Amino acid sequence: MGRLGALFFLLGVLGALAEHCQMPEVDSKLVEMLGQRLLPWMEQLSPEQLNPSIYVGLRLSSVQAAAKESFYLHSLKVHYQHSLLGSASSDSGDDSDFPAKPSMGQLALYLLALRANCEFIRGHKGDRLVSQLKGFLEDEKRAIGEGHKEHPNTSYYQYGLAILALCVHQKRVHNSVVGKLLHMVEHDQAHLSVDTAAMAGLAFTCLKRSNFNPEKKEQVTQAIRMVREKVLRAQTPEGFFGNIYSTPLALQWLMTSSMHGRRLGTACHKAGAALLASLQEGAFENALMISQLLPTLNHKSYVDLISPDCQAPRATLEQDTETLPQTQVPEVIRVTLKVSSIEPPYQESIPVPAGSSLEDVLKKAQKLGRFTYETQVSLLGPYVTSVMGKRTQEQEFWQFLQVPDTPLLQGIADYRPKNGETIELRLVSW
Ligand code: B12
Repeated sequence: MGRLGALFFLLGVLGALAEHCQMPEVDSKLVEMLGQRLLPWMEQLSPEQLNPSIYVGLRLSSVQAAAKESFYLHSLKVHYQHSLLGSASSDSGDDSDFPAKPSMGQLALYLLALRANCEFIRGHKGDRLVSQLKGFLEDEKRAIGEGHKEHPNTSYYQYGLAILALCVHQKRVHNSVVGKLLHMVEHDQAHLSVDTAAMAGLAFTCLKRSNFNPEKKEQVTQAIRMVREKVLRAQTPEGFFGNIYSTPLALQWLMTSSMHGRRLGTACHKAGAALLASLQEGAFENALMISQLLPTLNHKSYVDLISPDCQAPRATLEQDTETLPQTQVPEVIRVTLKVSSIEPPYQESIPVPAGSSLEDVLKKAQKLGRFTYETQVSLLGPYVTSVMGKRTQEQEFWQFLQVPDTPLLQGIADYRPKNGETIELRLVSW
């Protein structure tokens, strides 16, 4: 065998040793059940309820909502074009009819939705959307600052998402924009949650596969390794990467990579098994969380939107017509609500029907007096912005904990406290 032959042989052996990240087999009934949970959300077409992530999740899944899906995309287009491009074309200067402008991350998700339908953003309107997203990134780059001392106004999660969305549309961003995300991965590991790491990893993988920013090629390759190490090290004894809700995105990203040895394959298998077990227990109720999970269960990731397969066969979802049996009057449980970040501190035991959400508890507490709170609509549901009149400042948030110190893994609309539980609302920096 000549030298070249030996080289090919060696590469072949190494290739055979490289392991990919694979999930255990998933029961199609389970996927259909998850898809069905999205159907009622696809009927909510008001601007605040529209969620491009739902569309992306379905298109990358093994199930489809037939006509509902195309109508949903149409509604997304009307809303996003109206709110992002509409005001500039109105001469009156009165924007009162226009819904709130989507954030950088929401615009990025909308671009992913277009790509999930195999559309490339183009034309005059398309160019303006791309310019807006690039403009958002430039603003964030400035907010982070020359010395990388500050932070983006939104988050590095949205920063990565925006680079990814532009990348799948074959739109390049400046090296200095990519540089900020690289710097964060290289130097700010403490602030790098698994969700943010996975999103950065997806963005870097897209840049690498598309051969964008060639001057940064080495750095991007190195950052991909660092992010992978970060995610693998964050695996919990049960198998989750970070926590149950960061695992779908982490798996999406790991599925795009390969590694020598068995570590990656074993870790993914364990994570997949943990995820499937939690699904059997009904852990995924939130539409956005389901939309991040569905591609993973179909062995797909957002990076596949570089060249999506729009002809792939998908099973049609049937509307679930099963009606829940009427239950008797539910028993009353008591949940203690505690707010110590204010003077005087608040602590009250609130009676609510069993099975109530934390949001029901907050509403009841507000009705009983002394307790007040405000929320803001988000793609995940109601996000608490103010408690007892105290609004969050920059880099602060109202954190929800199960006392003494366990942060909740769900928001107020999804979390259902048990009888006797104490929930603390704490103002913290992030
Ligand atoms: C960044 C982030 C935060 C930031 C948000 C502030 C900011 N300026 O960005 C901070 C650190 C403050 C935060 C807080 C919380 N978060 Co958070 N967050 C994220 C993250 C990484 C990205 C969200 C995002 O930008 N999405 C993209 C944009 C386009 O979507 P958007 O809807 O417009 O984004 C807004 C909302 O998502 C909102 N938000 C962020 N987190 C949460 C959580 C809930 C439940 C709600 C309703 C809204 C919300 O802030 C975003 C910016 O305005 C996601 C990860 C993920 N996989 O999605 C976790 C994630 C959504 N968060 C989560 C959780 C649990 C929380 C908390 C409830 C934690 C707690 N114990 O208190 C709190 C929210 C409490 C409250 N006040 O209502 C979970 C939700 C899981 C679930 N089943 O619902 C996730 C998936 C992380 C995880 N793996 O556990 N979060």
